[in-house]
Amino acid sequence: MFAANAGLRRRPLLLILAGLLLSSTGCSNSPAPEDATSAAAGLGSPPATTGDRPRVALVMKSLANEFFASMAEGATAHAAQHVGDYELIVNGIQDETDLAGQVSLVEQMVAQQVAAIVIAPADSKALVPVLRKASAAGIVVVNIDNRLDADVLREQQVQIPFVGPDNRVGAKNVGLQLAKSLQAGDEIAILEGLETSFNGQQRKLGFTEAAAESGLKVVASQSAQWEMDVANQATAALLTAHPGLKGIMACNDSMALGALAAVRAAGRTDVRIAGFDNIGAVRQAILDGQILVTADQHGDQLAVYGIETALQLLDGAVAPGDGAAAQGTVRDRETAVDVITKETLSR
Ligand code: ALL
Repeated sequence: MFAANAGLRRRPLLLILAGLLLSSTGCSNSPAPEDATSAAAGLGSPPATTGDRPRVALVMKSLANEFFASMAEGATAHAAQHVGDYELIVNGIQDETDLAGQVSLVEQMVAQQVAAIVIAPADSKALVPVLRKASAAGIVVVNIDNRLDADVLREQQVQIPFVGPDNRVGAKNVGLQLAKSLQAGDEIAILEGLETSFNGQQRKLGFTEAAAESGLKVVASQSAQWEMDVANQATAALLTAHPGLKGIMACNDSMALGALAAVRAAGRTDVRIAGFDNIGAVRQAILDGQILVTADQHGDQLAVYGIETALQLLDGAVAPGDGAAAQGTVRDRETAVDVITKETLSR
């Protein structure tokens, strides 16, 4: 099915989610799933439009992460409601570090001659060259979730609008909330995302600022690659190395869950944990008093906003802008990020 990646251990996953997801929307007059989305594999090289509908490819990161499953769900529901306007193709990779897999997915979408690619890049620099190729092929490209590196975009002379939240502010607010349950001087550790992702770097900065403002001591800050099992092992080691540890700020919820499992296995009840994403399992852990706080970055709407931007660009009335955009260009779009605690969940 994926000739280009046949030799890879981790193969990209191309989903036909529509049937599953549409049935969960409970919308009785939803169109047949295949009207709303389609998988690209095996289609040969169809035109950028189906009839007069443009084909929009959503390229996500790890579909093993509930954050992206809910992003796919939101996009699929939107496509079902706008079935006359565009056709959605849903793609993702199997784990957070499969950069080659994501590059290959973009190449497949270029070969399929889709009209637009809406992408949450797994790496802020490594995806730029292939997206430049897509753009040069006349495909509209919109960057969501994790911002592409501004310098690399400038060097490669490509303009790609960004749709997503301010991760630094979001993380700082989460960190300040965690700090309220700790004392000045308490030791905390930060679990970072992939070091090459801009949003991971921004969250780390936000957490660091919150710790500094609250007088917390950051005794360790290390990458757990966005992954639950890596975070689990890292936390177990941190608890041994720093027996006085009182808090863990994790740059996403998968890592917060991995940290929670390690904290429980160590029999520690005095370590407060913060995450970022507001996935279902973490909402439950917050309600149960096991995780203290997370950030809701409205993952289910992020792709929808990106798709809306792509459709605007396809309309031709506007051109891609660079944030300081002139009239008639698409500006970057900052989306909401909210602090989620037991109190906000109980409202
Ligand atoms: C970020 C997303 C989510 C996700 C993480 C790992 O780009 O915003 O926080 O959990 O990647 O895929």
